[in-house]
Amino acid sequence: MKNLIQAFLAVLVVSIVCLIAINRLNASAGYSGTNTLTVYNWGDYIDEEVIDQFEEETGITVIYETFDSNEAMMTKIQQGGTTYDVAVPSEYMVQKMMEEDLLIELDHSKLPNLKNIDERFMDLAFDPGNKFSVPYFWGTVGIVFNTKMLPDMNFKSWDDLWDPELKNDILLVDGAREVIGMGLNSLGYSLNDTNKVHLQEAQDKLNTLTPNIKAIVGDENKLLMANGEAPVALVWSGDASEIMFENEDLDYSVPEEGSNLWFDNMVIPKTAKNIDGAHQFINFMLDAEVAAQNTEYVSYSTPNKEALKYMPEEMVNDERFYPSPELTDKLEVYDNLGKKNLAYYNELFLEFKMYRK
Ligand code: N2P
Repeated sequence: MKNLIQAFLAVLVVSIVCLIAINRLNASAGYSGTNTLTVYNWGDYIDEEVIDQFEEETGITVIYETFDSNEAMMTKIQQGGTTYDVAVPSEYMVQKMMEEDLLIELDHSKLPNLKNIDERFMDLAFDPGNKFSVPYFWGTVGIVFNTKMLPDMNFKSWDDLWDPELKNDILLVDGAREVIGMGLNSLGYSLNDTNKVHLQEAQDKLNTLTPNIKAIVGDENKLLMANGEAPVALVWSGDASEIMFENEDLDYSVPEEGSNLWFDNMVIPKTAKNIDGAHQFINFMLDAEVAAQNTEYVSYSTPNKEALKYMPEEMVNDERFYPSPELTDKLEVYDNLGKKNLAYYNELFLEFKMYRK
C-alpha cells in the first residue's frame, strides 16, 4: 500500500511539473490565446520600444507582422491562415472589410484613451461613430524632392514629373491607388473615378512617364532619397517627413491639381483570438505619451491631439505634415470603389508595371 501511495504521489508530482512546463512553453512560443497578441501593421510603422513597453505592462506577448499594401493585407486576412488580433487598414479598406463582415465591433468602454483623438479625425464617413476603427496615423500623398539635385523645380504640378530633364530619376511608391490616382489627378479627374475611358487615359499618360521612372519601390524609397541616390519620389507624406530630418536638402510638395488625404486605422478582425488584448493594445497606442513617442519615431502625422503636447514644436507646426483643415478640404479621400473597380485599378497598375519592362 505504501509503495502504491508513493508511486501515486510520484506520478502526481511529475504531472504537475509537466503541466507547468507546457504552460510556460506555450506562453513563450505564442500558442496561448490570452497571453499573445498578433498585430498586423504596415512596414516601418511602429516604434518597437512601444511594443516592448506594452508587453511589460500587460504580460501579453506581441507577435508582430507587416504588410506593404492594403490589398496584400486584405488577401492575407481573407485567407484566414493567421489569426490576426489587430490590423491597420486605410479608410477605404476599413469600409471594404466592414462590408465583407470581417471586423469586430469595438467596445468603446475599453478604449478610454479614445478621448485623446482630435474630433476632426473621429466619426468620418467611412466608419460613422468609429464602430469598427480608430485612427492611427494620417497624411497626404505628394512628391519629395532634393532641392540641391533639382534646384529649378518646385513640383507644384503633377505634370512637373513629366519634365524630360527627369530621365530615370523618379521613384514611385508601389501602390495601385496612389499611382493610378496620380495619373487621374494630373488629368484633372477624381481619385475615385471609375469611368473606364478616364482610367485608360490615366494609364496611357502614366505609360509616357516610363522614361523618367527609376524604380517602383516600397520602404526602400526612403533610403534612396535620404542618401541622394534619387532626386524625386512619389510618397506618403510621413515617409517624406522622416527623411527630411535626415537630409535637409529634401522638401515635400502636394501638387495643386489635388491629391489624396488618407487615414490609417486600428481594427480588430473577426479572426481575432484575443479580443480583450486587442482592446488593451489599441487603448495603449492611444495613450498621449505612447502616441507621442511612436509618432516621433515613425514621423507620420498623429491624429492624437494630446500627443501633440509632448512632441517637438517644429514637428507639430510643420504645415507640410500637419496641414490645416482649409488645405485638407481640397484633397480627396479614397472611396471604397467596390470589388470590380478595385480589381480594375490593380489590373491597370500591373499592366503599367509590365509596360516598363
Ligand atoms: C508606412 C506606410 C504608411 C502607409 N511605411 C500609408 N497608408
